[in-house]
Amino acid sequence: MKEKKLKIGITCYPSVGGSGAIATELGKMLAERGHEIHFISSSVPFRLNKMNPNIYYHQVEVNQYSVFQYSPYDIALASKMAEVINRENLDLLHVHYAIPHAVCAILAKQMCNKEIKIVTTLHGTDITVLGYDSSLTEAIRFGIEKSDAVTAVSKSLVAQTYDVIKPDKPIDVVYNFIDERVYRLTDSSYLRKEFGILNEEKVVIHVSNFRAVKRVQDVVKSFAIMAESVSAKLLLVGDGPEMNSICKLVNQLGISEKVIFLGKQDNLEELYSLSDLMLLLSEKESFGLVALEAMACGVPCIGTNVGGIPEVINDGKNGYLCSLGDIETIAEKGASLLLDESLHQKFSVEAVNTAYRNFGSTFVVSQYEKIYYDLIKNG
Ligand code: GMT
Repeated sequence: MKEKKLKIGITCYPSVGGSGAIATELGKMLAERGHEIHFISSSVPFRLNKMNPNIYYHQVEVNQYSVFQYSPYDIALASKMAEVINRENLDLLHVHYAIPHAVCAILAKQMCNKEIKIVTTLHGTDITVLGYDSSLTEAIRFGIEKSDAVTAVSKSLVAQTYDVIKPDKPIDVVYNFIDERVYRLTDSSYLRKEFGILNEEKVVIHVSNFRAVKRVQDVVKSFAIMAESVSAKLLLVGDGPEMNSICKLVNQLGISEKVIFLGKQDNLEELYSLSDLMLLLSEKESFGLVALEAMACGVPCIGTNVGGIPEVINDGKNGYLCSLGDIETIAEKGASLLLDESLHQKFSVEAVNTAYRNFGSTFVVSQYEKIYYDLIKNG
């Protein structure tokens, strides 16, 4: 029997970030499968760039009344969720990030008194950073336990959630995924000239929100060592609180000629397609979506052996895993990979295989669909 198409509300942080990217890609793919998708967020999610008649967007407006010391975003979100549940007759809400989204969804359910199902996906920092803040632990546990289903983006994140939050609730692993139509090797060689990258130069890339947890200084330091033996340029993509100190470090190390700061960028597949190596050297990373997207474009990655990164990078097969802060080893492995054409080609092919085989969109989106239908069937 054909399953009925669902009406699904999706809430995420809409600005640049892996959780917002995955929530939006998921919504787009579900819409292509015929489901009706209602994004409920404070602004249009940044990857919602394609028109689809099954996708709707509902903006959360936060009242700035002067009596409020803090604007009541959470209440406004719950209220908007309740309004959309009632008006659009939603079957379920899928919220990304426990705080405050799961808690808001539970509140919205109570406000509209409907048997709507709530699915919460944990992405990482909601547990690995906020989970350690005792002012939020109870709220995170409440959001998890009162959701109808909870997923996390890696086995490591599931383990950490039980360790830190200790919820009495099963948590399923549903890995992040790639849109194979976008993340593939494309011809972006024209960019080399525009960026002033010489033909013989290798390209190393790092993409992040430049928060301290990303350890961008380790990226720059290991690149500087690598660049002593390999002719290469470093593309730094993204922006954030560490940017100033990173610019200073690049100058101090005397490598400003070799480093290209690109700021926030769309169409990352074009930048990956001209890259030879990605560095993701974070101290916390529940998954590492940027590594996966780069791998899908044929870029081997060196990552730190932390969080969910080892679930994406297979050491010695499609990239390397190194200890946090071990810039000497990172530089040595990076340089040897960049200098060995045939090893690089082998890693590159394996990176694409891993991305497509283990993190393909069809499989992952079907996993989410199954969770939705199981909940709805079980009333
Ligand atoms: O990494 C960030 O700072 C952004 C953060 C987010 O909430 O968007 O990313 C988290 O979710 C991504 C999507 O699931 C994961 O790929 C990232 O590994 C995870 N970040 C951390 O765990 C630090």
